[in-house]
Amino acid sequence: MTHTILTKTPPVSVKEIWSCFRLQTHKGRQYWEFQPTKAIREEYGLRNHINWQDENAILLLQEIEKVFTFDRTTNPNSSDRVYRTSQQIPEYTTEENEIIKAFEQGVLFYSTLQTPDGNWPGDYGGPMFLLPGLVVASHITSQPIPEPFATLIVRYLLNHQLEDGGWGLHIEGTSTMFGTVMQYVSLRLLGKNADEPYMQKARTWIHQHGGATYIPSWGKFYLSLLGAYEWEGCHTLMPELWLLPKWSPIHPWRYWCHTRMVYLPMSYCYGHKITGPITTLIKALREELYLQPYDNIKWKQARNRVCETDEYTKKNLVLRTLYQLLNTYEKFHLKHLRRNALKFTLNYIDIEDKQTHFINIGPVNKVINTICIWHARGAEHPDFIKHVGRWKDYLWVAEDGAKMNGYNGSQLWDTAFAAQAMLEFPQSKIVRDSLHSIYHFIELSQIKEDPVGTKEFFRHRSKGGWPFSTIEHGWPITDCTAEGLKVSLKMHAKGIKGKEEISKERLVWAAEMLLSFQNADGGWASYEKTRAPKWLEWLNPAEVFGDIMIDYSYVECSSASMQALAVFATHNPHIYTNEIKSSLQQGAAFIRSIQRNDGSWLGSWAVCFTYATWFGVEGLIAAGAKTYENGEPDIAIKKACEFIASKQESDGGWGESYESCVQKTYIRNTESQVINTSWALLTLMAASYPDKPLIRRGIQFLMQSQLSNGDWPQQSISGVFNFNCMITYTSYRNVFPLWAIGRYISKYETKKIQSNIDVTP
Ligand code: LAN
Repeated sequence: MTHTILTKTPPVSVKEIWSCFRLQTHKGRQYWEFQPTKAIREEYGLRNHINWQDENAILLLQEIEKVFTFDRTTNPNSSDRVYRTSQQIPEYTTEENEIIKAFEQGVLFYSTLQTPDGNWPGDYGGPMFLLPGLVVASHITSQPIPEPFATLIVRYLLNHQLEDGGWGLHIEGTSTMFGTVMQYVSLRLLGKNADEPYMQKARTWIHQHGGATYIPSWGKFYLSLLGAYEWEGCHTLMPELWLLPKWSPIHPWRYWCHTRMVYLPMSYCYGHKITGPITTLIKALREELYLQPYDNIKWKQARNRVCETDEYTKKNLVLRTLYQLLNTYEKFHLKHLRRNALKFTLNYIDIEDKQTHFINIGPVNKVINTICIWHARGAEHPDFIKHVGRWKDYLWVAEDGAKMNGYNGSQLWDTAFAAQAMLEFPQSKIVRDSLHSIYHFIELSQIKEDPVGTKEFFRHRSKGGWPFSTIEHGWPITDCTAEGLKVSLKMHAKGIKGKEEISKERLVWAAEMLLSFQNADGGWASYEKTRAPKWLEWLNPAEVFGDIMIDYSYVECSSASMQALAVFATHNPHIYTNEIKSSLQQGAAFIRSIQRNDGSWLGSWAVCFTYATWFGVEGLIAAGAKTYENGEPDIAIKKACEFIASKQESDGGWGESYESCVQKTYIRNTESQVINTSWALLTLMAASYPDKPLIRRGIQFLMQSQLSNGDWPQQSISGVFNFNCMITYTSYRNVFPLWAIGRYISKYETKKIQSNIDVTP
């Protein structure tokens, strides 16, 4: 290939640039690589090994920047087009009626996105505080993010800057200090000049809101690591808490595992006061971020400061008093206690790294653990290298640039839902191959043994469970286990199996696992049983999130677990019969106890009442509650259906805003959403709600919204955590409409179709 220097950017199509980004997948692992197409190589005269300092490569980076410019004004949610346009969708014609056509075309489109090992990769972005953690880690450990991903990250951050110059906590949110300072700092660390107009605008926002001493505690932590804030301005993160006796009501083993696993490396960093090199850039940041000269800042006074825009959970008197005590201890802390505590935290970090194959439980501890291991062992150490090697597992490329996913993907979760959507109408020939491939993925993803250190490091059992993402990640979750078990049982019932079979013994493990997860209140939490009373929430130090201290019983997790146990009991009437019976009764009592007066349930993991009400109703039905099928329904089911029916919009759809989660009261979206509509319809159909025309109008809305290629449009953000941060579930726009339409077909249209087509191979 000749290497001529170009004088101007060659005209290439958007698609051509997109197709240089290739998704690699293996057993659910997913990461993006840059592999320029032949056309791009030739156009730009690129060598095999690209030197990104070369003039031509720089031109290509500029072109990439242009292509990944995204207009967020009409909808800040990207549609995952880079991945979704990478596959060829086969032609589809049919003689069937319009509903079957909608279903089959939808399945056909969606199954082209399935990977060879049977799962669905997809955009799992949304939160705006994740990438900055990665950028900070990359800066402190001097591991630059490789091009062209660094360029794509800059694009992403700029694409999501708001009109007023700031950034929110998540892509749909309004400006916050946390969001704005962290993106500002990230852009600076990635090489952007402070004089750029967009940087000036961001700085103005920061200054108008009091400067960066008003950043919430997690921001204070990141800035301290960088040396752009002083550790003295942080409340202590007291590593010694880990040395408390286990019975102590505030020992961190009792925290929700995400909080525990984030505060673990945070306390290591705090104990060592890890601070990156004070470079010219960091010195510049010290000037740019504050209203007063850095050296004059009264750091102690800044500890409690938090900008109004960010404060979701207010620091209460209990926490303030505790902080006073702990901060006083910090001044005089005992050296050997600190040493022991830090030794313990490092051991625990090592165990978490080993148990998760360096993926770690989530995107936050992922990057902080990397910093800890770099600090403890240095940049040459294999553990550090393995850590950096997993950064890419969290990066996702979409048309709005490269973002950090909220997990290493949502593979198992999406796959289990896709399976259940397809299983609503298994007679369709279109679903056959996809289902077999799904079985393979569900099989390989079940956790076959407890990881090392389960007992010593506070883990619930894992054997028999399913994770949210991949087997390598390996943290089992109640509802993921439930969905995995449900799908396995339903597939076996339809005669669908793979080369490797999920044995009966393994199904029993899963049922045992679910039984072992049930809380004393009758409900199920997310990853572990609830380990401390609710008052521990008074100690929540993270102002931007609600309810993060303990793992609560949730209607979603409870319902899923109950549904799975109920299906298990149907297929295995003699195993754990009494245990399951009483478990379902207690579960139902829990679900009833948290139903709101208006008949709804508040959602914790998606937006919001339509989601949770669907779970509430399915959970009660699993426990035997009467539907409208034979006369008068159970009162809870009736109230739930009436609630859902009352929220139908004039176009036949349903639409909730993410504000429903934040404010914990039903807030309508500006337009009907296919996802909310699907949940509402699934609820009504599960309960055999008698108003069929109402249901039909909902189905019609879904069909009208479907795109000509079988996809559905990406509308508002649909996932949430800790009530205040939203997260993208790209798969939901496909799986839930398909599920609702599938259920409609099997419930109301079955007579019109031949029913017993065999789906075995
Ligand atoms: C998730 C994603 C999956 C989700 C469901 C399985 C859907 C839910 O039913 C149970 C809770 C769970 C497992 C969940 C919990 C919170 C997570 C892990 C996330 C929303 C993905 C990202 C989020 C994590 C906490 C983000 C990092 C932020 C912190 C506050 C640590």
